[in-house]
Amino acid sequence: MKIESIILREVQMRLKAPFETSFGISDHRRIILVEVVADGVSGWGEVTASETPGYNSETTDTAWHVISDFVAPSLIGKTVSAASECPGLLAAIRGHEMAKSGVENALWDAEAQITGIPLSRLLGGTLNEIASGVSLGIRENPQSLLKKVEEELRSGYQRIKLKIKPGKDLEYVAAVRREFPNILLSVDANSAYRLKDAAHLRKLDEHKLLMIEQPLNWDDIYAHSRLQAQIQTAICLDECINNARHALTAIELKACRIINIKLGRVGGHSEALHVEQLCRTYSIPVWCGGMLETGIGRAHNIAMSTLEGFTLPGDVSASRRYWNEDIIEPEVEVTSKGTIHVPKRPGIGYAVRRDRIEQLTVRTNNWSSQRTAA
Ligand code: OSB
Ligand code: MG
Repeated sequence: MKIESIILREVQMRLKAPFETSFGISDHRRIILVEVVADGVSGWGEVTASETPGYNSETTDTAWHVISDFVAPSLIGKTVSAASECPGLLAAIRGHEMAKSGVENALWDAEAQITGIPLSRLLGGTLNEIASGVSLGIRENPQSLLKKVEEELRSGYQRIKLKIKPGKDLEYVAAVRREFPNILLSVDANSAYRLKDAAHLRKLDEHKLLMIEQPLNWDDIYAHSRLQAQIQTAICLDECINNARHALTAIELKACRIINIKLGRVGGHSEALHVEQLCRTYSIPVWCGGMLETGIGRAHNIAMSTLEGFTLPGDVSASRRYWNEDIIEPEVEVTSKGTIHVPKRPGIGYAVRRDRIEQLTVRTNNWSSQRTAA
């Protein structure tokens, strides 16, 4: 495959409702879409960086800079035999996994289209439908959270995850557990606690949670290993895991019993495959996390979730939960059983709505192999 052109677009989209996590409230998204043209075929990827450096250190603007000044110039005009060669070509760029992931994943979509197979199959996935769960932002009070949980369960979702932070935790979890004694329930703190809060976090044990996601510092695997030894609830690491080396460290240190794989956070499909394989070797269940993606990022998440190691419902939900109108066709839909059908068409398997993207675009940048050669 020859990488003939790379086109960056920043789109701005309003979320249907504000989404509150322990690090802030998001009501609109500034998202970088990446189009990579290889052998005449357009592949699409999405950069999952947030607007602020509250989840990890990347932002929409750092990703724009790193792709524009380093990633795109490293790839334009190159010929590769597979998208899996991408990380090798970008090895000199430290960190900035989300920036690299948006570009690498676009190349995976192009490769699957050129090969004429669904991206899920190119990755080695086998499932025809994946299990879907929801992530619920922090609410004003437990009553309004209960109403939301009930609504999502009625839609069929198989697992409910509650965002928590100090002061908005035990009371909320207890209320949901009392009302729904048997559902798969988990919580996500996005690094809002410290090791000295261990006794407080231990009070979650009685609620039979599937997991507590990333309770401690975003980059502190060691502290999580100390906490896991003091609580029964399984810790799931999200922010801490940027690659398979981090996953191995976490597993060996017993810092978690579950890992959330996000394509952006680990740098793209190639590294996600390594993390999945490692976790399978160690019998650590994995699931696919979400970053309030458009349909393009969602489609990549669906393809990855078809791999054998993804044994828990992910945060991959219907387009309509976040958007009035998505940028793919058809939109991602969830069945009454809480599953998503994996598309059978080549590539990501959804049509990209160029007209709508055009309307939403606020800036672009592009490279073509001719320009580099000149
Ligand atoms: O930690 O999983 C997270 C959204 C933004 C930043 C971090 C996280 C989340 C979510 C949303 O939980 C999951 C989704 O996209 O549905
Ligand atoms: Mg998380």
